Amino acid sequence: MTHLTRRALLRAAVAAPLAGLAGTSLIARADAPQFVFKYGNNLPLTHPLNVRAQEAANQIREASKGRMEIRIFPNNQLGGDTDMLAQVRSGGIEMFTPSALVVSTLAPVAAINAIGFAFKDYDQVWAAMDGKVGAYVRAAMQKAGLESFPKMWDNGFRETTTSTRPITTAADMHSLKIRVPVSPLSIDMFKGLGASPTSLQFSEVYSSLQTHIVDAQENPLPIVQVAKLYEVQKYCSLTNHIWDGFWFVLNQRAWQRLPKDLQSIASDAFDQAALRQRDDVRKLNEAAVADLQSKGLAINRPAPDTFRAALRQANFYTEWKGKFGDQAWSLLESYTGKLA
Ligand code: X2X
Repeated sequence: MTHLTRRALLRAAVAAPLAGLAGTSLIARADAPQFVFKYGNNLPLTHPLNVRAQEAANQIREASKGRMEIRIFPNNQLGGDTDMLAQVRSGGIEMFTPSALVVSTLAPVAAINAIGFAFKDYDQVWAAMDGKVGAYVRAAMQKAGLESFPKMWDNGFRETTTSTRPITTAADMHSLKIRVPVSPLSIDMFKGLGASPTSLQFSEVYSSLQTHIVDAQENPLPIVQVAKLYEVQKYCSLTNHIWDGFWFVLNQRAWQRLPKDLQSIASDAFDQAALRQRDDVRKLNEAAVADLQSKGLAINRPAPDTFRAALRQANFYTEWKGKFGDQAWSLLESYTGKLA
């Protein structure tokens, strides 16, 4: 964005008369940033994603000597996920951090990390996403018009909360009215488990649980904490059914207009912040069970086998292998072991 920012214009307008320049046209202040990137996301300010993104923004301002500014709009201020995804493609905003589940509405293969029960642990997750699976997904996003930074940010392993009953086996999913993100894979997976899933933007989750439009939702524990979902849920079942992360995506034209030195300053700052954010989420997860129990959630740890069996029986794995294609699927399996 090489233009006078609105704030710079306002500042110039205010400064002009004082400087004895009344009557001259508006002048940009020398310290106004040349490049302003608006970054929207769907999470509360307290989530590590926002804390570490702000650090990256500060680092970029300093390293670029004020030439580049990142303005963060957290908590769905600029709209829900589907809106922000449209805006980052059109250039209404320059950056967005959608979950891989949500990116898949544009680049279908982006949902591959969310295949049910694919990853055993974080070692497998980061090997795959910092390695060949991530590279494959980034190439697909680029074809769909989105640039991205190399490092994915952590959302976490998704767990299931309900207001009605704990989930102990797949049978407890039967007809459960559960909210899932706007993502075909989530819908298909929960249908395969026997539930009645509905896609809603994250911005709608709290109120739809509160008013019982849905009885359940599924998200990593740090999200249950920062979005205060424990206020409107009773049970939390550690199903660990999907590992989910956020891609830092950028408008292609805005990225290409950025001089090479600023590209590398921004990319380095966000990738370094990503590593710290992953560490934050790991620590939050370690303390989350005790914290959520103290806030009144009843927590249980179901074994994964009945869920896996239900998905196999529903042909979930073979169907999604077909959708993602043999090449992507074998890349995933090179990290996770055989899935289908
Ligand atoms: O919408 C969700 O559930 C969240 C916050 O995990 C995502 O962004 C996918």
